[in-house]
Amino acid sequence: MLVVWGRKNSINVQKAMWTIGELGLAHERRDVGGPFGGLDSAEYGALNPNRLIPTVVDDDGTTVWESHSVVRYLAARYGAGGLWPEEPAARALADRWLDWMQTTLLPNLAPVFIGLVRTPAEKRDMARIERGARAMGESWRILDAQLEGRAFVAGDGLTMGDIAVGAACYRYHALDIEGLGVERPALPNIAAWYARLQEREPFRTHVMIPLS
Ligand SMILES: N[C@@H](CCC(=O)N[C@@H](CS)C(=O)NCC(=O)O)C(=O)O
Repeated sequence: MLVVWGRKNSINVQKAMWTIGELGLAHERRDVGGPFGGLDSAEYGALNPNRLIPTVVDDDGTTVWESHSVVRYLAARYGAGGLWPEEPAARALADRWLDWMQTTLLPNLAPVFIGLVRTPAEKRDMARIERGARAMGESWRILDAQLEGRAFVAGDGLTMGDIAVGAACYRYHALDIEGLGVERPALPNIAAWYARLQEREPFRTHVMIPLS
């Protein structure tokens, strides 16, 4: 059976789990990382020398780490024509949003999330958190424009391109941006898309859990 290593409150694990849920794959998730520890073990190091989560080990022993590589692998192997668009140009339209999340959105989402959720109030770098919240709002405008006239980021159906930005979108909504005195930009297309994601059981189950 496919095994996912990683605690369920990690956004990177959530991307893998949401993908697995969409594909309906039998799996087992093993709690490691954060308070569970286990990343320093020789067994885990042999699976993932980065000692980070997630790591996915498929039925045949194929071992994949880096959350977006995991999403791509699962989509390609089990979701061809669906999560994994087969035509190269169509696939590129989905694929780019995985990279965009990592390179454009995450550098601003991470300090806001870590700052507000995982850092005690007295130790927070509020200037950095506020800067991240403002910059993240501007980034969301780019995705909002992409979603004009589209149900999902690459067209009419959910693809791998929705997974990373969708998981980030939940966090953006769950974080207290207003409490920072930062205004959220109007994002009508993202609002409609986010409502569509919330209709999906795997998104609700694996992504929409309390931030911790
Ligand atoms: N670029 C990697 C980053 C992996 C990463 O930083 N994972 C975090 C959790 S989100 C981690 O392993 N933290 C250590 C821990 O949980 O103990 C990916 O996308 O998979």
